[in-house]
Amino acid sequence: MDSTTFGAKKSDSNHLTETATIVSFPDLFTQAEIRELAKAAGYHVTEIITQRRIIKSEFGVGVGKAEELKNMVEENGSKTIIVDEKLTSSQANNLSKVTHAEVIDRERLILNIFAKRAATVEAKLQVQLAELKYEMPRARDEVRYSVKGERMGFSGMGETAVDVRFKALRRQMVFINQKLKKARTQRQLQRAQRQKLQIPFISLAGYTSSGKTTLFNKLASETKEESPSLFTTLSTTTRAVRLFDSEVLLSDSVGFISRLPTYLIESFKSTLEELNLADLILLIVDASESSESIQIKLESSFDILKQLGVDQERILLVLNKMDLAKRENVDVLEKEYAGHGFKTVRISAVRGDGLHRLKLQIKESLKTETKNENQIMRA
Ligand SMILES: Nc1nc2c(ncn2[C@@H]2O[C@H](COP(=O)(O)OP(=O)(O)OP(=O)(O)O)[C@@H](O)[C@H]2O)c(=O)[nH]1
Ligand SMILES: [Mg+2]
Repeated sequence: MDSTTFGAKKSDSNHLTETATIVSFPDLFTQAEIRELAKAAGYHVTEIITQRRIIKSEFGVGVGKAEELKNMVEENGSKTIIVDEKLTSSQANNLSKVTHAEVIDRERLILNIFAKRAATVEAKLQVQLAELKYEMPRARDEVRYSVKGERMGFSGMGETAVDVRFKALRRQMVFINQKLKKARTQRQLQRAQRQKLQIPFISLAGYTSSGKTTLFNKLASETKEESPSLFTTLSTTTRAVRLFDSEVLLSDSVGFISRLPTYLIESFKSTLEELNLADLILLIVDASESSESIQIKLESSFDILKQLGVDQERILLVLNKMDLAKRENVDVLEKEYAGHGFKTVRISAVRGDGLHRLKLQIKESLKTETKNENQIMRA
């Protein structure tokens, strides 16, 4: 694939020592999250400045802020400016020219992490597809910006430079989609086999870093990578797990984040689709965080699950990291969600606390799910 990106360069190993200045918003949750994202992409964050809104100006930020940023990066030596919003390619270019720093937006940053973390063939293709979807509108923007309606925008065949660029991007997209289709067919075959065996299928879901893989490893006696860094897991692993006298299939996959671009969800659709087919979804929550963070992360998770067509009845809320959590906070949270009809279980995946209770609840929820399904079939 073409390695050129518009208004920004891709992440590479040099970023491990690179410093970055961040432009974010006043609320502390958003600031903490963009810092973690920058860290996960390999940046050392020197400074963070905030704006109430990222203005749709020629720089993305206000003119005064652009000047402030220029002086700031000159002083703190940042090579990169990360803007915690979506920028057009001309905004990124303009800001880059004024500040003499590389400028990347939130989506580019998330894509860089995904590109860095993708380990399987399918995950790599999914990231490439997302890259192309990110580039499409920027390519249009970029070519217009450089051509500004002049004849030099036309190639020898009478096509505009936009057409040529677009066709190339589209061709790449078709090619990747074809390859992904193969992986998808393979997945569908596996699914069909699973369904034949009639083994209940359980998916772990939740915000990135909530502890999905830690729980998966405990329940499946596995050793998949767990880490405080965001987006540690990008591909799906499924294992058979003993649940008292029977067996279930348990699946761990990519985590969620707020303001996740739709095309990224679309690119990872075949991975995320598994959630829609699960008999039960364990929605993992990091209960050790502030009530505000928990709410924001839960709402984002519900939003994404809704986009994927998952209904609430199949969700079991698993309140994790109880070894660090404040009990009063969790009591309030549990009461609120019980009021909305959710079943909850408290655990510490790291310590292995509450796993017996979790298994009991899984068994119970699977029974209810089967009963509901039978009722639907009879109706
Ligand atoms: N204290 C404590 N830490 C935990 C617990 N469960 C997970 N962690 C830690 O939380 C961090 C994230 O855990 P992971 O299992 O990698 O989280 P994940 O949800 O799989 O994250 P992604 O793959 O990035 O989406 C790791 O540093 C874990 O050690 C817990 O019960 N208690
Ligand atoms: Mg994980």
